[in-house]
Amino acid sequence: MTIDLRSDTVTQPTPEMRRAMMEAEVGDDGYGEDPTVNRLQELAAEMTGKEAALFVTSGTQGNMVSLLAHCGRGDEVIVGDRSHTYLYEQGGMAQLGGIHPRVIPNRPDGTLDPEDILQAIRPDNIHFPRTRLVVLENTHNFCYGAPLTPEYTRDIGNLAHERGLKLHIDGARIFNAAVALGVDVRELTAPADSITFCLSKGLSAPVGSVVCGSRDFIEEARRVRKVLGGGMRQAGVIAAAGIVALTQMVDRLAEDHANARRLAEGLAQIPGFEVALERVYTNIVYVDVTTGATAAEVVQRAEEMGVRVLALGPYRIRAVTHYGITEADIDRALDIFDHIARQMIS
Ligand code: TLP
Repeated sequence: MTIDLRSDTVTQPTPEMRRAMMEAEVGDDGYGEDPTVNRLQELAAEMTGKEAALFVTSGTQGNMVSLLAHCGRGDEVIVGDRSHTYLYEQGGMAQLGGIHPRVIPNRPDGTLDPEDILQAIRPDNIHFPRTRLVVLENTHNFCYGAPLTPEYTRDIGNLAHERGLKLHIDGARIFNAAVALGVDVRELTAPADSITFCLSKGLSAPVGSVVCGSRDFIEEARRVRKVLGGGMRQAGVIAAAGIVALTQMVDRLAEDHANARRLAEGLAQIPGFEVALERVYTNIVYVDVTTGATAAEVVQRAEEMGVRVLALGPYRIRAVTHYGITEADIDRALDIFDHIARQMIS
């Protein structure tokens, strides 16, 4: 069996999810009448400490809905240069919303320097777009899966709110952050006006993300979701898996983090691979290839031998642990990488 470490998006639904999906009570969510969708949304709102929540098709749609609900054409969003929203969502904010991204550097731990945020806020001037929103990402995918702390998030929330800005968190993996930091996820979401989290990554549901925020914000988000084609009907069939994800799959993320550390520590001992062990925080491991081969070559060789990983740079590989990946799989993957490195060096 192939060990697929390309992403935590590749997870299979659990047997409980399949059962819940089969038995889900459903209705037309266009009328707000799907009891299972409503239950998922209430649960998500409660868990994140927000008034309301909205089930959306994907993390990308959740971020898009949130940005479009917060901003109008000609508004500006302060966003990190390594953020998924800026790098990996087709520039949707500009493409669909006429929203201008103001890009500032992410630090290696995924944070934005508060001073950079302050400098980026536009004064009221006819020449400038209007700054409306700050976007944070937790955990930060392209910054080593780093979790942002409650203290940092609170500081940025205060900074934004004192200046009349809103704060959105792309919390695709925010439950990984909560588990890694040992905090209630509400501590990470409280400072935000809106937050998107994904059911279909580490939490292993087959489809879906949830946007959480105030009742008014979610009403607006529901309108935006509709124009984006995200108005679903008997969506309880998939929301049912999301309920299982939230009730049964959060605590086990610690296993994924332990497996990621095991993988990182093993790889760090293989000549030809380099891993910054102090930058292994959650379920994401970045590995630099120093054998002289490219990441693409290693990825191909690994795939032939039964391990799938992603090349995310000319010499950089990403491996992500998730439900379905066991400690034994990690050890087998390490054997395969060891074999590849020996071949490539000799
Ligand atoms: N991330 C995917 C790929 O797009 C890279 C992955 O394999 O990691 N925010 C963050 C932080 C994400 O990592 C992702 C997906 C999204 C948003 C988008 O979620 P989806 O794929 O559900 O649209």
